Amino acid sequence: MQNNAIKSQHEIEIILRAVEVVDNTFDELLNFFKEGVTEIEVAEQISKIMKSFGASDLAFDTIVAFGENGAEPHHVPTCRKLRAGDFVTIDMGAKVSGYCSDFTRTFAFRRAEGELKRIYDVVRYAKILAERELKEGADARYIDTVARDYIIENGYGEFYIHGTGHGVGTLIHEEPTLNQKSVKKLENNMVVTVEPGIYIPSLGGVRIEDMFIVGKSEPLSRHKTELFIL
Ligand SMILES: [Mn+2]
Repeated sequence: MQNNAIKSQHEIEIILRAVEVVDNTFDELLNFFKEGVTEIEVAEQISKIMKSFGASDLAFDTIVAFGENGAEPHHVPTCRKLRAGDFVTIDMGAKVSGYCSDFTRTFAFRRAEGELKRIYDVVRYAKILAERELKEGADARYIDTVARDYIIENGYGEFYIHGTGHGVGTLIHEEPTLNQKSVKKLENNMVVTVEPGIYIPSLGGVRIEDMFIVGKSEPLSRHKTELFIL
């Protein structure tokens, strides 16, 4: 049976718990980063922390990407060791009482320099522009257009290689899909992600993702999106 895109108050409360698990996990995870730690070790640590905060499972396989590996949006963690100057992308989700959360942050380890710093600002602002349009009656496709046009204007259009967001519920990817193929309109109490990204082969990438309830302006996560250096 197709899941309902519009969530009940009860469903929203559970989803908020799944978001809180990931928020708490991210806080604790930041203590784990040190030079030489591998992507696989970080991913394993995420699983442990998430479960300690009450997740029954991961919502999907965690993505941990260091440096050049950030150029793959769906990177599978490897033995790549963390080095100073790497940008780090973490994309993770918790499952709580059958509902999912989905959260991505990119940050810099020890120092932030070069083109990825500029790319970060482009992605962050594309996300802000898109999330402002999450209103009842908006075309789901338009949310993608807003983010995509801004990234194109800044010269990175060919490096934005996925849609801007998707619904989240008992499945990690549900309706409505926020991409150029979508024909849905947004309605209040749909729960969606906004997650633009830019991916430059052999350099790396930036993705920033938050979940939103259509009709509410604040993201569900309490973590800010300004670039930080760990
Ligand atoms: Mn997502």
